[in-house]
Amino acid sequence: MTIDVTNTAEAELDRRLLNPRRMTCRAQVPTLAVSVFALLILATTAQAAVTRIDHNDKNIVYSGNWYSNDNAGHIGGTAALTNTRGSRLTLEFTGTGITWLGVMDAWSGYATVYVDGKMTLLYTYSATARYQTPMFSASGLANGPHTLTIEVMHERGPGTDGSWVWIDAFDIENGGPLPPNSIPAPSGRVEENNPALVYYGRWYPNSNPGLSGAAATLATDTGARVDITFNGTGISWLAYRDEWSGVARVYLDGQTKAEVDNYLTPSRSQVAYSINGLPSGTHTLSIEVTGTHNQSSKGSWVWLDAFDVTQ
Ligand SMILES: [Ca+2]
Repeated sequence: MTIDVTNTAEAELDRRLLNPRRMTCRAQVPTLAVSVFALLILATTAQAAVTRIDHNDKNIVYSGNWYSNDNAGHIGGTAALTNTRGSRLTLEFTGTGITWLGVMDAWSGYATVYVDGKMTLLYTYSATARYQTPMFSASGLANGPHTLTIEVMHERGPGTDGSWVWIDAFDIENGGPLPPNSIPAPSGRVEENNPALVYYGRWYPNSNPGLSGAAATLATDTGARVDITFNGTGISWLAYRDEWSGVARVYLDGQTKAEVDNYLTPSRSQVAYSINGLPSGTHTLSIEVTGTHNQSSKGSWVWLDAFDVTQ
């Protein structure tokens, strides 16, 4: 497998986008022509009730840089696309299966798909353009809540002239979409790629043997945020902290709890924030990047390595 990570994003963008409208985060998605068309179709073969949601359904959380493309070939006439590494979407849903519909063409690249944390690496290239194509399907899931996450890698495979990934719509079997943060994390160690986490803004993946699970995410844009909904009485946030780290604001159930300065030298992974003694039940902890740092720091990066949830 040859992976070409040369960044020709701007040139590709000029060539590809008829109508570029930047969808940098979920907050901007609803300002697009949102048409939540949920079709209930009775599939004749599997007898599964299929609910179709468009790519701009309000329950889908996009993070990173996404663009909107208008084309009569798309379901509903529009689709979302990105080639930015670390861009992702999260869709929580209930049901027994899900199909991602998109475009496969000669400029398409790799995507990583997670269903309830189980990873599939997907190459979306096709020599000829195919619209409204089933890109990925999961079926036979236990009837109940699930999470689909798609992460874009900015990686090319054989034959392609780009690394784009397209989102047109989703078909959900025997269920429908859930609002974000509907599915709480269990107690114990929760890694940064756990399906219970919902990211907003641009977060970048990082791999290092010294990290919990050998991987983490990090962000520097003001307002970038990650939410974890959990079932328990306490939670700790593990962060990598170094000479380029900045200040994060921590919220619990929507209320500001702390501002955490992550600058540290020498660098290491450690608990950045911890809270205990909460009423048992479901809570949401949010970490927000402030874009600020102390005078010694050379950057404003905030890392998420993992969480520890206490029952
Ligand atoms: Ca980790």
